[in-house]
Amino acid sequence: MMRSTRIIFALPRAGLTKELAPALTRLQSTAPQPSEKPAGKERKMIKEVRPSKSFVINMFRGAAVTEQAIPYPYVLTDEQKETLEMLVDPTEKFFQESNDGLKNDTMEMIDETTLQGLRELGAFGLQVPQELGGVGLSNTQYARLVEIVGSHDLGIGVTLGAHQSIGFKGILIAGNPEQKAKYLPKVASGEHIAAFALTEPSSGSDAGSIRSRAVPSSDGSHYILNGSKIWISNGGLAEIFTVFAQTPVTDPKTGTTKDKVTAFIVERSFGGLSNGPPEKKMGIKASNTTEVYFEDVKIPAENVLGGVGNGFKVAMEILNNGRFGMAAALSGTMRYSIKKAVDFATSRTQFGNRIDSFGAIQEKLARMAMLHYVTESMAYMISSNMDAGSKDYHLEAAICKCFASEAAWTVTDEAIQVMGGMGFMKETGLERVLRDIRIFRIFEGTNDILRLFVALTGLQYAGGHLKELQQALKNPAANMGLILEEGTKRAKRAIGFTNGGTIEGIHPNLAESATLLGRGIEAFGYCAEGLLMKHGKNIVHEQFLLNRLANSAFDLYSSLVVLSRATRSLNLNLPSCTHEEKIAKVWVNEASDRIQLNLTAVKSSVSQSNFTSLASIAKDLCENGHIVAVRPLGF
Ligand code: MYA
Repeated sequence: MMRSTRIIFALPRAGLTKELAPALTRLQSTAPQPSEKPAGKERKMIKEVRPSKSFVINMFRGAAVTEQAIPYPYVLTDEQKETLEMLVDPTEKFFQESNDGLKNDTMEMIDETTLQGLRELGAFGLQVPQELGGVGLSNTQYARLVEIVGSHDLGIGVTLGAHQSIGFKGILIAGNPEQKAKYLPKVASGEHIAAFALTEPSSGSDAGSIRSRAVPSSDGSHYILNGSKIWISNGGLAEIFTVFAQTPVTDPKTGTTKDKVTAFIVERSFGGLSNGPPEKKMGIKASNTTEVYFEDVKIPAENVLGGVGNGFKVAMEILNNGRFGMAAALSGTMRYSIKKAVDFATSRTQFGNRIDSFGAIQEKLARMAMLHYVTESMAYMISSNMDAGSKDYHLEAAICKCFASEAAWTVTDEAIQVMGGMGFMKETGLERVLRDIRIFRIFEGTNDILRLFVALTGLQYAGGHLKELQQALKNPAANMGLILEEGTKRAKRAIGFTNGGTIEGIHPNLAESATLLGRGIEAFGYCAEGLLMKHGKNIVHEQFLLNRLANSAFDLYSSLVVLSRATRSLNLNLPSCTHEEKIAKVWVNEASDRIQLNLTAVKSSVSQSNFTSLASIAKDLCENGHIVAVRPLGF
């Protein structure tokens, strides 16, 4: 479990507006229970608030910062577009003609011919610079190719993703020039396969609690690594591993030594590294997943990646950096599932009519199209933001990973439902996809953990702004702008008047939706502030509330993304613009209803009482070890 007490909201006391003062006192006075003291490092509370361009993080203080989202970003140069167009056809052709996803799934492996075909396509080094032997693609170009992989074979997708999206991504983003020159050419060509080794038997979501340990030699020339990892994708195939281990780190100021996570580049050839047999899994069977063991592995000191003690951050950055790829792959998967459902619905006749004429089927197809549209729009918005050099995309990337994995599940499940008995048959090709997709809600950060990550990071930012306001009030003359802005906001709220906060830059056809979104952001900001005031730092324990806050954040971000994309299509008069306009309107209307429900639940005493009961029902089960209710028959 996440050691949530690391995130503490400790704001200093001081007089503020009438509204804020009691809240700040509460924030200050709510001391953590002794038993809740974190075992390890404590996340520093309110950091100086670095201005962020992230739409999502700013929403938590009720602000609509749309710079990264409107206009919908398009970052490909003509040359990049041309290169991409040249790559799309052969990739599609390879998957249609040379790869057999069903065979890979049945064999539970990818055969050497297929691997060689992928090497020849350049598929192992899509984002490695050309001078180091890769294809040198941008994130956006990568996303488009990964879509193709996702629409054909997620087993291969995970093999390629574990290799380049996380396996050697650390070398790409945190490696020094020597490490890049040494390792990237061979991983880019696919001669060496890479893997990312973080998870351990006792450390899943709580990534900071890993126990593998690397101890430096007395002369500092190398480290000796011992420990083990589980569920490592490519664990049995890889030659190069990015491994995370505890290392002793001495604080130069205090002289005390503490264990901190460090990332290492580990070669199988160092010796002492071995792996278990391939795991038997529910899906993505073609990908290789094993345990990996380290027994006195001697790692040269120059193979520390990103600096001693910085491994946790390196791991998070790698994961943040790769998450859009999952959304891109899964939008490809959704395209595949939707095509199957549409083909069936338009050719199947029942009760004398084609089944696509029935409302029940129409609603399913329309909802599938909407989920796909949102996912695809998010994936390309984030890849474009990253390509434009953004550093503020982490929450957006977490949302898109969760959204995509849940959307792909619903879409494929509904495609099977549209097809009825035919959808259930293996030969139709959806049962493998459903099995393959299930893991996407679990790996690369479970959706549950990522929801908490989004909510808590956003609240921490909002808390930081409250503190800034408090500081500003100590010297009002020098901070008049900030004080007036906040004062006006609060005064309007006090008399129940808001400006409706519409979002600028949205096409006039979507003006009502933009207003709904603006109001939603405002309500969300108030709700976040209310939670901080009510719960202070103890908000970290309120997961029922945090989940609802995160779900509202998902709805707000998805609304922004579709409004922006549909606006672009309308402005360019693209052939699909009217279709997209319909999707955007329905999406925002329904998202707005869900936001209201979720934000109301956060504040309502009835919901609070339900949450208490739900927690108690779960406790009953766990104490009883099973179902508690006596069977209707009594035995
Ligand atoms: S690999 C295994 C994946 N495992 C995980 O994702 C682990 C999930 N856990 C976590 O992410 C963290 O432990 C959490 C933090 C979030 C729970 N970005 O005290 P803290 C900073 C930047 O809150 P914790 C797999 O599945 C934070 O601000 N920074 O930490 C492969 C703080 O900084 P400071 C972050 O309570 C599957 C510090 O860290 C982030 O321990 C194969 C400590 O924070 C962040 N995200 O919990 C996939 N989080 O100290 C194949 C925290 O400065 C790919 N921080 O305040 C398939 C792809 C398919 C497509 C490709 C086809 C080609």
